[in-house]
Amino acid sequence: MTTPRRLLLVNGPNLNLLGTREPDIYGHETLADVERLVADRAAARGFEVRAVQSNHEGVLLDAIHAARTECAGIVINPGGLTHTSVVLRDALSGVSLPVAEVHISNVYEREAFRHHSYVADVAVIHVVGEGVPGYARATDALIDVITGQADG
Ligand code: CA2
Repeated sequence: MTTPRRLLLVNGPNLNLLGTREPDIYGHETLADVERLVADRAAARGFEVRAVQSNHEGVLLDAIHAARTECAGIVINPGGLTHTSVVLRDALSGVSLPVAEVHISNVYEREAFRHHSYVADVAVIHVVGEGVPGYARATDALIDVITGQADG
């Protein structure tokens, strides 16, 4: 089977609020800006993007499961589920696709409960605290892994 030239972009709970509140932490860009940025960066490398954002964990799990056969990798900002969700971690681990974990803010400089990620050790790429542009860097790095262009 050939690898699909498609990525899944997942944004977790509350990320639909991007650009509407807390600009000091998350900036002024909206979720639509994030999805466009990732789609454009992926398109420049010949990949399309399926984007999902949900405030419901099961919706995210279903999208991740569908990606198993339909996508080549996953870019994910799990939002607060990063710090709480074993089931999200199990879903990512279960589909055996390369995963890029993105956080807009620097979680390591925030409250202690944000310092642990259940997703971190199932992800091959980690981009933390680079704002929305971090999604573009994560997308490029993930495509490097998929196409065998990663360092090391
Ligand atoms: O820095 C990130 O990207 C986070 O994943 C964002 C999560 C937070 O729980 C993580 O610790 C770090 C929160 C997403 C909520 O996003 C909002 C955006 C604008 C206004 C309110 C919430």
